[in-house]
This record gives sequence, C-alpha cells and structure tokens, in this order.
Amino acid sequence: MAIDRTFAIIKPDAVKRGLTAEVLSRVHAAKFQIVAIKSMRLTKSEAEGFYAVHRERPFFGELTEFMSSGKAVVMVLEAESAILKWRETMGATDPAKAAPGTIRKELGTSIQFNCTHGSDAPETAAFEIGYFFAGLELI
Ligand code: FUP
Repeated sequence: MAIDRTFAIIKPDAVKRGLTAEVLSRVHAAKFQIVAIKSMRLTKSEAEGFYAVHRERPFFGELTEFMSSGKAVVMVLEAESAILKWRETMGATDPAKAAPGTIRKELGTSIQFNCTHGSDAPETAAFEIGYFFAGLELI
C-alpha cells in the first residue's frame, strides 16, 4: 500500500475544550507523521470556501459560523493509506454512530461539534491541503 497524505483539522470545539494535545496524542499513537501543522482562526468566508461542496445543505450557515468561531489546528498527515486511516481514527461524522475508541465517539458531543475533520478522498485531500498550505510548507 502507498504512503499518502490527508488533511486534518482539530476543530474549534476541541481546541476550546483543551483537547488539542489529546487529539495529537491519538495522531501519534496511530503512527501518522505530521508533515505540516498550524493554529489559525478561519474567517467566515474562508470556512465557506473550505466547505463549498456543502453550500446548498441546510447546515451550511451554522457549520461555517462554528468553523470560524475560534482557533483551529490544521495539519497534513502522512501514513500508509492516510486518508482511510485518519477517517477510521476519527470515526463516523455523528459521534453517536461512531465506533468505540474513535476520536469522535470519545470526544465529540454532536454531529456539528465532532472535534475533527479529515479528507474523504484523494481529490478532496489535494484541494484541502492546497487551501491551507503552500508548497514550501509541505516538503
Ligand atoms: P465528514 O466528512 O465526516 O466530516 O462529514 P460530512 O462531509 O458529511 O459533513 C461535513 C461536516 O458538516 C461535518 F463534520 C459536520 C457537519 N454536519 C452538520 O453540522 N450537520 C449535519 O447534519 C451533517 C454534517
């Protein structure tokens, strides 16, 4: 299997609750390499651009308000099958439906406040990594 990269966010709910180190320890325990990482607060329009694929969904306004409500930690993770592996580490979107032991199950509090984001396919990973990081940050 190939080594690849995925894009991950520790969302504002997790950062506000002091869970950044807890999520990062799970990143390390799952044996991802952190290729790039930074702490930032998204503007509303940056959050809208990031989630543009969801712009017609009823939760788009709330989601982008939330994602721009405080600091988030954005990062690029590398591993064998990183995209799938990070989705498995996070668990299902809705914490109530996520598997035991996953980040969203153990730390998330609702479908909106689910603590972490992860790319869902190679094309979205490429878009999302490029949205937040310049080439020189990814060497
Ligand atoms: P995921 O890929 O697991 O992050 O999930 P989706 O792409 O389906 O949804 C993107 C984000 O929208 C989720 F992280 C949380 C949010 N969301 C809601 O707030 N309400 C919903 O009903 C569905 C998703």
